[in-house]
Amino acid sequence: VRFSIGNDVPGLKQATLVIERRQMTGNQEQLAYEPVARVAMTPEPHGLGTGFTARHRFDATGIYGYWFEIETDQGKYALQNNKDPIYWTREKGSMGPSTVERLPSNVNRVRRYRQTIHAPGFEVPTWAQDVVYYYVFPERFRNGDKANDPRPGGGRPQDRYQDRDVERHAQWNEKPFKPDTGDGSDALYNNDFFGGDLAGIIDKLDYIKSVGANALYLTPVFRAPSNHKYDAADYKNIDPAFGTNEDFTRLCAEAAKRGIRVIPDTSLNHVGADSPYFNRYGNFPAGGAFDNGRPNPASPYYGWFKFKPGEKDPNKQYQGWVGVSDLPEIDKNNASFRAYAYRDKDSVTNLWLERGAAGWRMDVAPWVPDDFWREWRTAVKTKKPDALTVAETWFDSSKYFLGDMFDSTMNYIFRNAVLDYAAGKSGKLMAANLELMREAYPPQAFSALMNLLSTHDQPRALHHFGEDRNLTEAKQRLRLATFFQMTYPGSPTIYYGDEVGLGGGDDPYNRAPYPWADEGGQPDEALLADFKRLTQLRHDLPVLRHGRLSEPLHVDENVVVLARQDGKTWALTATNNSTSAKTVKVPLPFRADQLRDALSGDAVSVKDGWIQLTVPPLFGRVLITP
Ligand code: ARE
Ligand code: CA
Repeated sequence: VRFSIGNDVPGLKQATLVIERRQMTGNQEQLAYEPVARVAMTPEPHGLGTGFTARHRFDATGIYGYWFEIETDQGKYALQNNKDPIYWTREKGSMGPSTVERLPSNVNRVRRYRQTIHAPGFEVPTWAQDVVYYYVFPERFRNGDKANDPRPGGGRPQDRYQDRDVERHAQWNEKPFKPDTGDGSDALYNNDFFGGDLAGIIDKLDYIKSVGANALYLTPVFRAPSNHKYDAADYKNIDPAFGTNEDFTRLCAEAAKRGIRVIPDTSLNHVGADSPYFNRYGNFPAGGAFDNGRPNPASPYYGWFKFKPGEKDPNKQYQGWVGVSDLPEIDKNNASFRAYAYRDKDSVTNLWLERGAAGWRMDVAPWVPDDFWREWRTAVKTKKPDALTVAETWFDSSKYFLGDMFDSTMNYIFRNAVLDYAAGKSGKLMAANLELMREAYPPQAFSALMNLLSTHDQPRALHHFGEDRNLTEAKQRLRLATFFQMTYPGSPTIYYGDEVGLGGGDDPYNRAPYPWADEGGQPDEALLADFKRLTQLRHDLPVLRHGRLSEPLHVDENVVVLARQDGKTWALTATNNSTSAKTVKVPLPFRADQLRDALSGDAVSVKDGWIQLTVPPLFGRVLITP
């Protein structure tokens, strides 16, 4: 590394490069730094001021932070990053030059530059760069087969939980899906069932393709009592209310015909309490680890869990994920579980890849030990070398991208930054957070991130934008966020229904049924047409998918202009989160006499290497080299 500081630093004595290795501990990924090296820097005077250089060879993969300690006769200073660390991504981050500040007494407050040293052979399937995901919560997408709907007394022991709800929603969309009125009449509960299934998804593959998606991410589809199915009762079979294993194979095959890959989801961290593995309620034949609320050492699954003998309350005899007793947590070090999960030939991991999955999304990644994921990745890549591995994380995921765990993650850092910006917060804040991410992640992972706006765990984007206050404006903000998503590196991800104006706050409202017109719903066709235009734009311009992103060309409160380069082609992408048009002047990082607006086709003139650019309110522009 090399840096220089102005000649005006009084009494400059010595500069030291301080390198630390970052430790990540705990589910919420608290950060701590461990000293690695202090390298005295060599002064190297030049015209601009005093320069220093130093060399350090990293000999182990890991996440490193570095900064410069500057000693003067006035005391010690830190030359540090211009952005805050991202582990709480929401509020932090500023853009500006690196700063020299007095060394804080608590050295943890220094803002480190980041260096991720990944394994030399870290490869991420390149197809991920070309992906636009359609993200489906299957119980709520489309009821393609009324015969498999969950029914009162419908044969499955777990249906006893569903009776009340199934009666209320005996027919798909029988009642409009409305926010809770407070009097109970229209309330929606998070254990409601609507009958969505794999047949419905297959029926709508042409639709999914028409939206511009070429990958389909499905939240869990394996047998489980709940509607979300993270409480697995049988990892190796499709839930009967969703269809059959053949339906899954057919879904993958039909999807493949349309150039769509299917990515399933499961939790290898916990199972359902009401499952043959655990059998807390005795709904399955004896043989579970906790038959009828009593630990059963004779069970083949006994070793999968840790029981606390002596506790009277069944809820306290085992550990539920974050205390949720419906989700008994697995001991991930148990060899029998690891065999079942990924070591056996017909392991859960292998089985679904064999049945047609193109990869996996893995639930609650931070709750599972790293060495589990390392072995798991090897199993996945052995079975299917171009399979994609996606972690579910909410914070900085650098440690998963060292080459031995995951290729990608659900990108909540992107979501938080872009939603806040599109809702009106500073463009500088968004740019700082995204730049930190770009700096931290290896490029191959950075361009394969699952860049989402809405998810089944958070209020929908439209809700975030104030659907209750001003629906028209909220939809325009959604167009802006989608524009940003479609022009940024990574895999844009559309949560089913966002494209037709589906709103909704926290669970269960963010999981409302898709409003199909033939079922009395009212999809917003104009919004849908704009989504299609934006996905098309991405597919039409390789530079938006493969182009390298450099530092932002222009960032202010409202306007962010980014540059992408793919060989000789450049694209400038500009967005404006203000309700009025904004004009900015931007220097071009390349030579061109003229640029073309990719949406309108209009020519934009270049003057002395600068362009003057007017960005429409709550939207954006893409300018490309001819
Ligand atoms: C349901 C209700 C909750 C209720 C809970 C307990 O929705 O409101 O508190 O029951 O009774 C699945 C279902 C959920 C269900 C949950 C438990 O989909 O509906 O909750 O099971 O029964 C954290 C984790 C993240 C996790 C979310 C839910 O970090 O990994 O919490 N997401 C995955 C899946 C979920 C799934 C599970 C895990 C469990 O995507 O769908 O839940 O398998 C902050 C924190 C995040 C936190 C996030 C959301 O921003 O920083 O760490 O995510 O809020 O709470
Ligand atoms: Ca059905």
